This record gives sequence, structure tokens and C-alpha cells, in this order.
Amino acid sequence: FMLQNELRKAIEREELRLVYQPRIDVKTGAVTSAEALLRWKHPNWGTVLPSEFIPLAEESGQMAELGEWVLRTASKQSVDWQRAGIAPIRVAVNFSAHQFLHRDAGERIRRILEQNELRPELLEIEITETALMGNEESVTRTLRQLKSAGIAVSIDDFGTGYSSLNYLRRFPVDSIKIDKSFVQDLCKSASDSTPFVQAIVSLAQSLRMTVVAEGVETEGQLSKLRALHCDEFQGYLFCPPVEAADFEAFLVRSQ
Ligand code: G
Ligand code: G
Ligand code: MN
Ligand code: NA
Repeated sequence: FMLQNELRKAIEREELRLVYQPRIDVKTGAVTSAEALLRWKHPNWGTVLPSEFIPLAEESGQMAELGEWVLRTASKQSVDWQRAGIAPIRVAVNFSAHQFLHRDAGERIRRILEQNELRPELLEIEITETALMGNEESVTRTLRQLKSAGIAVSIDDFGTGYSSLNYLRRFPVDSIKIDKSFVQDLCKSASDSTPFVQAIVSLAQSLRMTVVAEGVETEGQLSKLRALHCDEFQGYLFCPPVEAADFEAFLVRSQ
């Protein structure tokens, strides 16, 4: 309860912020987009992790407000970067199951984009496979709303859910993000994940989806991903999630 009360005040007190991690084109090394990740710095408790407070926000009905704040902040940020003379890059925002399955999800997102003057093709919504499970009707409705609005959707943590293949067949998305556990086992002799990554890449590409590898930490992993024709990657090797100002400096340097 205490955490929920504090969370309620967090937005007003400006304790929340977004950090951004670049997504990189494997072939060219260009930055293709920025994933926005939520951070909460409480005055007494210090940093509270999203894995701790997001489930609580969902339970207490605060997720809608929190989600709107995230979307608004990320949209404004993207527009600010453009106004600073940086070539437009897409921002990817994580959505929880509740947010994605809401009846008016698409309309709400569209409205926030409009209010903040962000073009819809500059937004991507990330959703995990688990969130899609067992909610076929609502998932289809939101996907249709987003598609007709021109907003991209990606499946996050791909490969860790139960029926990845089935979901890809039913729900056409723009990209899939291979979970970092597969990336981390790419160069391991004991539990080599190469055949799985290879299969995911080939499946995604035959469905004309972009494949993104998450959690790339070593040159070895990157060269393996390059050999497997993975499209994009994200990870500490290139850049961890950073403050907006640092991300901007980084974009300026790389353009
Ligand atoms: O860097 P990191 O520890 O932030 O991310 C932990 C988890 O929290 C990830 O699974 C990520 O998807 C989730 N997360 C981060 N920011 C948000 C957000 O704004 N909304 C939702 N729903 N999840 C988020
Ligand atoms: O939304 P998602 O579950 O994909 O959240 C991405 C998470 O992965 C965030 O917590 C982010 O901080 C983390 N992350 C980003 N790059 C790396 C990396 O190279 N290695 C590891 N272990 N984690 C990473
Ligand atoms: Mn994500
Ligand atoms: Na992930």
C-alpha cells in the first residue's frame, strides 16, 4: 500500500523519468530507433525497478495514468530531438498487457500522438508474447487499430513465451525482438542457441518482419548475429539505456 501511495505522488513530484537505449542496424551501424525505459527515483528509497512497481501499478489501477505519462514523455522527446535538428528516429514504448488489451488502446495512443504532434510512423509499441496469450479478440482489435493508424508493433522477449509460432501466424507484427537469453547463449558450447536464433531469423524474414537481437554484450555475439543475418541489435556492447541528454549527444555524434 505504501508503495502504491508513493507511486501516486511520483508523477506530480517528478520522480519518474525515461531513459533511452539505441537500436542499431547490424549492417550499417546506424541508429534506427530508441527504446524508452521507465525509471523511478524515490527520495528515500532510491531507485525502484520497473519490475517491482509496474505490477503494483497494474493491480491498483494506476497503470493507465502511468502508461499515458510514458507515452506522452517519449513522444515529446522524439519531437524535441527533431526540433534540435536531429533526423527523426522512431521511439519504442513498452506496453503492459492491461494497456494493450484495453478496448480503446489504439484510440488513446492516437490521441496522445496527435496532442504531441508526433507522426504515427515514429512510434513503436512493444508487447510481450505472454501479454498476447489467451486474449485473441482484444489483441486482434488493438492490432487492427494500431495498424490502421500507422503505428508499428513488436513482440518483446520473443522465444520465452509458450506459443511463439502460433502468435506469429495469427497476429501480424512489424518486428520481433529475440530475448537476451538466446543472445547470451550464442557462443556457448554447452547450450548453444545458434539453431534457434537461425530459425527465428529465417521465420521472421519470410514473414517480412524485422528481427532485433536484445542484450548484445560482446563482439563475438554481434559477429554471430551478423552471420545469421539478424537485422538490428540492442545491448550494452553498443550503449546501455541512457538519459535523454546523453542519447541526444550520442545521436549528434553518430549523424
Ligand atoms: O531496464 P529495465 O530494467 O528497465 O526493464 C525492465 C522491464 O521493465 C522490461 O521488461 C521492460 O519491458 C519493463 N518496462 C520498462 N519501462 C516500461 C514502461 O514504460 N512500461 C511498461 N509496461 N514496462 C516497462
Ligand atoms: O523491455 P525489455 O524486457 O526488453 O527490457 C530490456 C531490458 O534489458 C532492460 O532492463 C534493459 O536495461 C536491459 N538491457 C539492455 N541491454 C542489455 C544488455 O546488453 N545486457 C543485459 N543483461 N540487459 C540489457
Ligand atoms: Mn522492451
Ligand atoms: Na526483452
